[in-house]
Amino acid sequence: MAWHSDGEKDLKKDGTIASMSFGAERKFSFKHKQTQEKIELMLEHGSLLLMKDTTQTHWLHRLPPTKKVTGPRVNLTFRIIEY
Ligand SMILES: O=C(O)CCC(=O)C(=O)O
Repeated sequence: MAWHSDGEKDLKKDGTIASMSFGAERKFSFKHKQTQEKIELMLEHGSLLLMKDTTQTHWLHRLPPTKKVTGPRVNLTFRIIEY
């Protein structure tokens, strides 16, 4: 998955995004849009990642490509939609 931020126009601005992972563990990376600082963490089975406040304004994120996928993985992401 390529670097991106979640900025669809229907999303609540600065709304918390909750991301749950099940199955194979995967690395997850953030990159700051201005400084290019990178932060990496592991999304383990059963993990909950919360992206809050201005995270989407200032940071890109991605699952780095890997050939070491150890099995199936399901990600459930919850976003706040505004009409
Ligand atoms: O599969 C994941 O953990 C990341 C999904 C993601 O980057 C997204 O939904 O914007």
